[in-house]
Amino acid sequence: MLVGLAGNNGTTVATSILANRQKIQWEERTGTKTPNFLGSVTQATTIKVGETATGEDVHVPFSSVLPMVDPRDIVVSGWDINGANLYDAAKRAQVMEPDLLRQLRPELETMHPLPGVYFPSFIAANQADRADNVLEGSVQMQLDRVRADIRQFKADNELDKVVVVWTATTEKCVEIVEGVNDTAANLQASLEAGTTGVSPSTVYGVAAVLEDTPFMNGSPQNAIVPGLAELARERGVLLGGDDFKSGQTKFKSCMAEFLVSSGFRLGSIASYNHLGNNDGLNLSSQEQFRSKEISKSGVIDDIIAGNEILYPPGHKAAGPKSGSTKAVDHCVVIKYIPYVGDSKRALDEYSSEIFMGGRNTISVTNVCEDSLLAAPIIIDLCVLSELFSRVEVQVPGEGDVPAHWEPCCSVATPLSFFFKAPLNKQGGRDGVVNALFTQRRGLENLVRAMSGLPLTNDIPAIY
Ligand code: NAI
Ligand code: DG6
Repeated sequence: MLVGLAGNNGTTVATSILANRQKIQWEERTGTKTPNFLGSVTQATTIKVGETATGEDVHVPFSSVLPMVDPRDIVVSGWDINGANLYDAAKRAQVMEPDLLRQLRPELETMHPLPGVYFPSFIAANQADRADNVLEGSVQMQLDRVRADIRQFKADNELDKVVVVWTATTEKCVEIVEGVNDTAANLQASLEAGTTGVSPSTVYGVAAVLEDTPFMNGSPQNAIVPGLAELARERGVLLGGDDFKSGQTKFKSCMAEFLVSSGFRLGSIASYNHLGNNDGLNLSSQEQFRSKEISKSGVIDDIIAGNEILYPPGHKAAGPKSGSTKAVDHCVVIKYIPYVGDSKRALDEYSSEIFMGGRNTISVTNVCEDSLLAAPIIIDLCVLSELFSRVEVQVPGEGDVPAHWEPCCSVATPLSFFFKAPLNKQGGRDGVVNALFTQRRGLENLVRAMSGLPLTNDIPAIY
């Protein structure tokens, strides 16, 4: 169930799953296209499982190593504060090709988002016109309604598992306030009292957890407040977040890893992008931009922290008197340019210090449909959160407590690959791994360990 079903990501996920399930082909100027899952780790990547007798590598699909859901079997529903049916919403998004939408039209027209939780002050004022499908009543009543929606959807479709993914409009971040959202009990009391400091994204998160349903936060705001993390821990429910890592940030973490692991002192990243979809419109408002600025800025922290030769404690990018406040001068800019629609432009400049005082500057431009990068990530998060919510870990006994089985992780650190600002085990943002290939290896090794395969070993052949 997607929160933000009628948005660009929501409609892209819904239409792509239908197209893949029904094997629908469509015409474009360049020829006939067939549906696929490119950009999905579970559906389009492989794992090396060994070697043949003659030393050739053997790779198998990632999805074949453990029993995982086939995305073609996923039933999509969800909420949106905008009531457009999914055909009109997908046309508005201008992401999927008209010939594909024409073929899916009869089905998409029957799909209507459920009314959403709308507290206007959390998203940009420019979103108000969209809000024509909203829940009424107290916060507690809205929470109960979202919980009932989850139960109803599960029963109507005879589903084994529901996963809730927030892919709705970016909200402003909330303050963590003692007595309001700091503990599970306080958070639930605040919801009952209708306290204003709780965001809609947290309401959906609480509803999901109370229905024992994994909740993934695809936007940058701190939906997973400490009270929600505690509630999920108590109930053994999986959480994941924050903010899908789709294009520019994925590349940035690879580039930073490349430079620092080569021994170059990365000194600045000037990171600019513009886009013209509704996400861009919302982010043109300062408070919502600030949420995104924070999640986009932290992605090199662990790479820098791991090399005290290049970055000794207290190191500032351009020296102590320069005005640099950080080890790397890192600036993130987002501009709204309606003309380019969902086709996001990202321009980055990376400047580093190399051998004997030299400078190395690399500029990168990326143009891509934003939602076509995000949708396969959402599909992976559904597949993998369903998988991890079935995994238990045996905890050794200690003192009076006997050995017992526990859910494998209540905050899904193995899913860090998919998030710009991954959460640690407690639901905070400290001490996390951002480096993309380290995250990928971590996920793969966990899957290998669970299936009894040896962990990856890249030691070169030396004899
Ligand atoms: P969008 O603006 O097209 O869709 C968001 C949808 O959420 C809208 O239809 C809106 O009506 C709905 N909505 C807003 N508040 C809601 C609420 N409280 N309950 C239910 N529905 C609500 O945006 P898009 O492009 O689909 O992106 C969605 C989110 O994903 C944004 O927060 C964006 O920052 C985030 N994201 C997108 C990435 C991408 O590559 N497309 C990557 C990383 C994050
Ligand atoms: C502009 O930055 C809009 C954002 O929603 C991004 O497009 C989105 O977060 C994807 O960002 P990235 O850095 O992973 O490509």
